[in-house]
Amino acid sequence: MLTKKEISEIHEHLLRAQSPLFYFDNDQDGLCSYLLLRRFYNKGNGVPVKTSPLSMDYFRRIDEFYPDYIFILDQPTVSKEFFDAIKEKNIPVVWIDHHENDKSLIPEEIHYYNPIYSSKKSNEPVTKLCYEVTKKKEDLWLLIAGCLSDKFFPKEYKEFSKFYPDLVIDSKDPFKIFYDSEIGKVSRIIGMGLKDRTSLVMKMIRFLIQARTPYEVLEEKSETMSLHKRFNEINSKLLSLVKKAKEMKGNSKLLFFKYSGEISMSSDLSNKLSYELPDKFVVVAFLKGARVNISIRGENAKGIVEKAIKEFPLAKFGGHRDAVGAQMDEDELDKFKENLEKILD
Ligand SMILES: [Mn+2]
Repeated sequence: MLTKKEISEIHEHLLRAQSPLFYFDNDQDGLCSYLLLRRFYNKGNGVPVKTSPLSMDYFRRIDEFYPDYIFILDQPTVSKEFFDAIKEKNIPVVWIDHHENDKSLIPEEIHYYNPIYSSKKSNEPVTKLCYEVTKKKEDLWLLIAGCLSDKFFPKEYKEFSKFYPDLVIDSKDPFKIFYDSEIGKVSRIIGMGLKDRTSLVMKMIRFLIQARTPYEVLEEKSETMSLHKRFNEINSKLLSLVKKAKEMKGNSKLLFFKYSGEISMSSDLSNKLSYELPDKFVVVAFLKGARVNISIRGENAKGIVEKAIKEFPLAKFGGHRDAVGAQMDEDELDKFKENLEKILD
């Protein structure tokens, strides 16, 4: 958890900002973090960031919005060029994250908040950290939705259950709630919504900024029609890929599954597979072009991937202890699999 002092510093930054620009990670945790802050302080614009590091590709949004403050939410890495360019414009930056980072690379002028480095060392999703700042009861549903997909059970679930008994199940397992309850469905819907065309993503975000209850997301009406259509489409693709992956699961500890198609859904796929097959070490690779996006789930995934990936100098990886994302060249994939098998044996 962040300390009281850290929480109140973030609050002060948000009060001082007149027109903040929020760069948030393109998933539920990033989006719900933004929504909590945007709905509480009633100001600013949000930009979902689809690539890591957050780089100069996103710098033009600053000339578009003229922010007086920049907030970076749930984004694990930011390029040096990006920070240098902001420094030149003299805009203060507040970065709230929960990934392990090389702190020596963060410029000293950045206001950096991360529970991993806080005196109360922990690893809550950024949504939870933002909720500590706003503590707005009407937004409990966004807190829950943002935490579940990061496999985190927030203690506020109990309180939320009192308000919305029909949207919850009796469980403390975040993934069980994510897959089997209606509030979990809210989280899954907005996660899939982020994978849509930019104009529809923006439409969804505008809708979520003003939505009063989670029912508005679950109801099919004119504002949510495109969102539901997208969800049904991607969700059925996801389910058929899960089925396919489970058919080839075999006896080894490693479940190594490759797929291709229009949309990358590696993290959704690896999450669901690791939930349904908890004894497996799950690796999902999305084949598109020469570079492959890989999602890995399993006990100590980070340490294991670090070993298995060492020999590929251009390969990258990052994430959390049991959930890792990686990129490498397609022709390295077979060797990577072999390395993993050896380590897991
Ligand atoms: Mn994230």
